[in-house]
Amino acid sequence: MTAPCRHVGLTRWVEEAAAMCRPQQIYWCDGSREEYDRLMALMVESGTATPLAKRPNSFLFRSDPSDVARIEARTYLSTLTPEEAGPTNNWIDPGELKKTMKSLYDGCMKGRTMYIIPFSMGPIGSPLAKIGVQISDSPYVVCNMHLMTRVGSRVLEALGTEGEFIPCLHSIGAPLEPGQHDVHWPCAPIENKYISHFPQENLIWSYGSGYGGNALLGKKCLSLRIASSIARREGWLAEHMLILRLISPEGRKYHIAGAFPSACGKTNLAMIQPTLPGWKAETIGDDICWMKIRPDGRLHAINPETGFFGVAPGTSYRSNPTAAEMLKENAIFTNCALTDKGDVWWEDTDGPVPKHLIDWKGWDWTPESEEPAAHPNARFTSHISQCRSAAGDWEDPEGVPIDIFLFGGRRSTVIPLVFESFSWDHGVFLGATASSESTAAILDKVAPVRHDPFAMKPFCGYNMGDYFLHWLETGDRLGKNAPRIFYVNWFRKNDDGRWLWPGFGENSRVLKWMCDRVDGKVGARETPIGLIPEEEDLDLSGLSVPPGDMEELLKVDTEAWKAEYFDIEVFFDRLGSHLPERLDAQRKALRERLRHF
Ligand code: GTP
Ligand code: SPV
Ligand code: MN
Repeated sequence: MTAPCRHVGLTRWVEEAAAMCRPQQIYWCDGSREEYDRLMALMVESGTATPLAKRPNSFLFRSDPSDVARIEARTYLSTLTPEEAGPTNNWIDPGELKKTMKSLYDGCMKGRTMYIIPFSMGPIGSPLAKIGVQISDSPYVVCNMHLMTRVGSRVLEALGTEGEFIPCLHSIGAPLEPGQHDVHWPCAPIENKYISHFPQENLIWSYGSGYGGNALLGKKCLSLRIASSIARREGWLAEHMLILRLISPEGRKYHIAGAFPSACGKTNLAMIQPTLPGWKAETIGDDICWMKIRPDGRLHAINPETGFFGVAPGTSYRSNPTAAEMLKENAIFTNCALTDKGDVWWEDTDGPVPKHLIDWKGWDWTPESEEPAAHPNARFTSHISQCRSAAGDWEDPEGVPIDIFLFGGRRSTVIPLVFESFSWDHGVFLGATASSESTAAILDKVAPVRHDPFAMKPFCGYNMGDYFLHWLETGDRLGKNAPRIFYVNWFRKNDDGRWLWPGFGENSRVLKWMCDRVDGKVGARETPIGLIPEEEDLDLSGLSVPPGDMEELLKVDTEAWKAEYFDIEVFFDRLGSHLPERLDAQRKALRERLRHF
């Protein structure tokens, strides 16, 4: 197929990639509905996709058991020097990494189609948007990109003959020899998987995986790792955050951006249905947030994506009715279980547990089975137009002005339900010292609790210490317009493993306290770690929390915090001379406050 584009640089890059990967054919994606339907039909025919009788235009995919999540140990930030990548990233010299990967790419698309996917992160043509072109040999990737980004001919038009684009080369790494039988989810063995970023060239090379953030390169690779390094140079922020608009009964709008690590509640909070009477919420984004200081002096946020790639297990009409409703049609499901009636199923969803299922590996499953029926990182893909809580203006290229930042993680002990920072610097310290228990969103075995600063540990495209400095300096530029910063933890448990806080829609009670703080309407108690609400400052009307639970949720255990403090010290030490002095001052101030408490 001849290239429908007259962009010399793009045409040349595609020709070079084709010469290296040697696909059977090249196909330029136009982004049309017809194209989506055709590729889905092709995958149904080959047995890769299962159409769902119970959900119109929806399909189930089962990945290879070795390819179920992001793989941080195989994700590389290939800056010119290791120092630029910093101690929280994996580094390989760019020359060496390219040499290794070129030998893997050599002939890697034999027997397959090379899809050229022009896409835009952010509204096409908007000054905030970035154009990428992904080359991929996975039709599953093409269909997911259709839902998650703006794909196709309109993007090529915006690119013109010499527009700037970010090249994203992707192969599943499974060439097909003539006559060779294909498997349902081809991919390369773990030791050959590479998710590589070359920030100095704005270049992404991914090999060997077809799953999620490893393969949908507009998401974590472009919109976070590469974008954060561009954002630092250009003076803006690219963050792993949800964007939510909360509307009070009086009609006052508050815009909240929240960074929680993978599988720690962004999608759920972005789609919150407040339980407090009169409060409403609108979704703007659930995973990625690009922010710039606008002429009004405030920080404005856009969601560069167009869809959700969300965690399926735990999603139900009780926990997230908006998502449950959204997934009734036009969705892609990956690694969920299949019911006998042709529906998808996962743990902690609605209704009784079925007597029989086909599990995510394709085997028979009954309630007696020891393994979960859906993979814990099973996901749905859905376009934002399917989401009833999507804000009418979610695509506004001006973005929304942020009032409140949330940081947090999943911690069953120690960290209170909510606290506010004393200042911007202290807020940056809270973001920088955020930690979380590990989840199924990454394949790697990591420590039970790890530091995940700003929920960006896996996604920061440069030295983490310099990233902290960028946040401090952004606060200096914002001055009195800087958003207020809070830390939350929805995941506290008691000794029996029961959730102490009901979470989900009830989180609106905590958000309301924050809005009242912004408006100066409510007090807070000063503690060594920050400003905590008194129980009576939280609107708990109509909620029955067992006696003692609220006290536990709002308690600061000084002894436990001293242990937290030592972990922070060890983590900060790793950043060496890149740790900004102002954060070290925050560390010392915390130590003093804990000592005198
Ligand atoms: P990524 O897509 O990996 O970035 O994850 P995310 O941050 O969007 O997390 P998501 O909202 O998908 O939630 C992950 C898991 O946490 C799901 O199983 C949810 O049911 C659960 N969860 C979300 N919010 C809450 C909450 O308030 N309380 C409790 N107990 N669980 C929650
Ligand atoms: C995450 O892990 O934070 C995700 C899923 O949002 S993935 O797109 O696979 O990175
Ligand atoms: Mn995420």
